[in-house]
This record gives sequence, C-alpha cells and structure tokens, in this order.
Amino acid sequence: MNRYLLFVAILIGFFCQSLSAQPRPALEKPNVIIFFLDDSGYGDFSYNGNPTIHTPHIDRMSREGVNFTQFYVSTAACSASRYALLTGRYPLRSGLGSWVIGPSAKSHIHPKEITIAEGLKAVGYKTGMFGKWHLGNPNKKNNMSTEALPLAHGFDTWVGTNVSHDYGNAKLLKSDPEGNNPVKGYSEIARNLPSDKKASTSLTGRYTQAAVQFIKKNKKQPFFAYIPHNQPHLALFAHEEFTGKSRRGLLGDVMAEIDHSVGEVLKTLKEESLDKNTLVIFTSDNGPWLVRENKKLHIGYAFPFRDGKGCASWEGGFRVPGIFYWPGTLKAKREQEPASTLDLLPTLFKICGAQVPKDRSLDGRDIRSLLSSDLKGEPLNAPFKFIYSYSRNEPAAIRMGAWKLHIKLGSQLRNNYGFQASRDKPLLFQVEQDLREVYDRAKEEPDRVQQMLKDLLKIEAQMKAEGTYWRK
Ligand SMILES: [Ca+2]
Repeated sequence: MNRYLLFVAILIGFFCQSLSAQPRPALEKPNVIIFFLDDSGYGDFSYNGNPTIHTPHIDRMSREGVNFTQFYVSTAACSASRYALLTGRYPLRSGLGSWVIGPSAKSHIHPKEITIAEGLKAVGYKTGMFGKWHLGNPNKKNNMSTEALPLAHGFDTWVGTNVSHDYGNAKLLKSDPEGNNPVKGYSEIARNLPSDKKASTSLTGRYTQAAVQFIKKNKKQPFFAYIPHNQPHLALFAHEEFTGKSRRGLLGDVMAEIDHSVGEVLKTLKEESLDKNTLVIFTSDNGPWLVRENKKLHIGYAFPFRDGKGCASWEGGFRVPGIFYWPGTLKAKREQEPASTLDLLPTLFKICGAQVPKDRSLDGRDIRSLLSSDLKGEPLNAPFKFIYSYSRNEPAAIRMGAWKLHIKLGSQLRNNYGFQASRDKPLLFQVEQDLREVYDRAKEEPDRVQQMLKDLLKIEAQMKAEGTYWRK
C-alpha cells in the first residue's frame, strides 16, 4: 500500500511539474524583444543583398518571419528616433528640440510620456533594457535629474551607455538599487568610453549576456527586453573573437557580432521553450554613415536608397530593417505595405493587452492585420501616411501611399544630388517605382503636390497646437 501511495505521489508530482513547465499559450501576454541597432543601413545585411557582410541569424528571421521591405524610422538620428520608437509619437512632440541630445543637454524624455516599457510593465511584464539610452543624462543643467535615465521610464533593469559611445565622456552605467553614481539607483561600470577600448569592445557581448540572463531569470512571467546595441555607430568595436574575420573588414566583424547576439537570444528562447510565445522584432535607428573624416572604410550601405544617417528626408536615412519573428504565430511573409517604428507601441499594446493611451496623440498604426490574422487586428483602412522629421524635429517630407513630397532637403553628402526643395517649391517622387528619388514629378502632378502639402502642414499645425509636455 505504501509503495502504491508513493507511486501515485510520484505520478502526481510529474503531472504538476509538467503543468508548470508548460509555456503560456502563444497569444497570452507574449514576451517581446526588440533589437534596435545604431546606424545600420538597409543594405548592411546579407538578406538584403550585401555580398561581403554575413548575418545568418538575422537572415533566418527575415525568411521565417514577417519581413517588411518598406520599414521606416521617423528621423535619421539617434535620440529622436529612440523617442519615436518608445512612445509611438513623432519627434516634434518630444520637446527635445533636437534630434540628438548630448550628455550636457538639459533635455530628456519627459516623465509624462508613456513608453512601451511603461505600458507593458503596467500589465505585469518585467522590463529590461540592454544597450544605449540617449534620451537624457543627469547633469548640472537638469539638477542631476533621475528622470533623465531609463528607470524613470518603465525599465526595471538596465545596463548600457547614457549616450553614444563616441562622446569623449560617454559612460557605461547599470541600474543598481544600492548605487548612487551618477544618481540614485545607478552605478558606473566605465567612463570616457572612446579611450577605454576594453569597455568599448565589451558592449555587444555584455548586452547579449545580460539579455540572456534576464530571459532565463524571468522565463515564468511575461517580459519585455529592449536591446538597443551601440554598434555599428562609429567608432566600430568588435570583441577579439570576431575581429579580423569578415571579408568586409571591421564593419563586417561588428555585424557578425551583432548577428551572433541575435543568434544567442533566439537559441535561449528555444532552449527555455519560450520561442512560441515570444515576439522578436529587429530594426535599426537610422541609416548608415556614408563618409566621416578619413574613416571611409567603415562606411555602411543604404542601397538601393539614396543618402544615409543625418539627412533631412532622403530614403537612405529612414529605411531600415523591419523583421517580426514569432514561430508558430507569424507565417513567413515578405510584407510590402509600408510601416514604421511608430507602429510598435500601438501594435504591441494591443497584442499584450496593455492600455493604448487616449489622452495624447499617437502617430503609429496598429499593424496586427499585417502580421497575422490570428492577432485579430482591424484592417488598415487608409493608405500609409508618414512624416519625415529633420534636425529640429520638424517635418521635412511626407509620404502618402507610394508618393513622397520633400519640402526641405539635407544630405550627409552635402550635395542633395542637384535638387532643391522648399514649401513653395516642393519635390515629388513616386518612391515605390523610383527607389533612388531621381525623377521629380511635381510638375506633372500639381494637384497631388497641393494635397500632400496641405496634409503635411495640417499635421505640423496639429503638433504645434498640441504642444509638448515640456511646454504647452
Ligand atoms: Ca543612430
């Protein structure tokens, strides 16, 4: 009898264990991971045709997931692009005043903004960030405000740089309940990054390991991991394990390490039986460097688009990878409908059961219907409409459907390819046919020009009238 009872107890034990090991159903609060590279061009990946850069894990995501071929960021520089991704709002709404805020700027993302991390945290997600922040830095001008760093914006844990690692005084920080450097809740791992090669070459691997640990630690509850790698923003740094291996040189080495990072995260999800209830998104914050002083060998590639990082509105600054990977829920698809990083917040909030904010303007669309019919998203009922923002976060162009109207030009190459554009004399391109923006169609399409200009001015006026949380 005793042996019988023992046998039953063991059976019950097995049963309970297997129940607790069952992952959540795929659609019940799925985990979310966002990879967000820095300055990686549309053409810097083997899946987009780069012949000498090898990115096998990212390529596999693009083949097996939903690969958006017309995916955008709302500005061609770091800070404002991060703001737009995290809040689903155009950069002008941020009140940051500039598309890049340096370590001594007073500005930071306002605490009243609702980020993806805050929305998901409010419905029970653990939230971790592993990489570059660049949305504020505690300094004298903002009275060493703790609101300038990630813990005030929905992240439970963070390791990463406060700004880009090419600022002379850039710091590598981490959240630390006991810490008080530079402010309460943080401690410093390294400072003056450009002159600390050891710290700089550690970044990609450090973020990867921290993200993997975070996933393992939180595997029994919903989590959100935001992984904004510092690379391939200049200066390029790869761990020695990857250095000198790529035919493309150091940029290829850097991309191989990033690809390895993606591979490690996907492997962990599989090993922990989390792959079926985790949505992984892969994108970049803006187009590539094309020239910089004598570092031409490090340039990235925006092909087939024109220009790169730091331009006003040319496609090469704004087109980035847009891959959504979720085995079992998303079927492999090459999606040609345009979408942008602004769409992440509304889409993720719907998928994860978070409250979509109603007390502010959101500029993204809920694109669940483009991902999978299982997600039960509303069909998109209007053509894609999208504002390109320039250095003061003001509109420089608008896209409506397949057409794009430039009202202001700016080029990293400083030549604008012989074109000029203004509000009085805009340029018009059909960017689904004319990928490189070569043929100005404004004269043939005067009514379209007027309509698009009117729409651009209307959106700009609405943003200015609504104001920002910094200044009403
Ligand atoms: Ca960037």
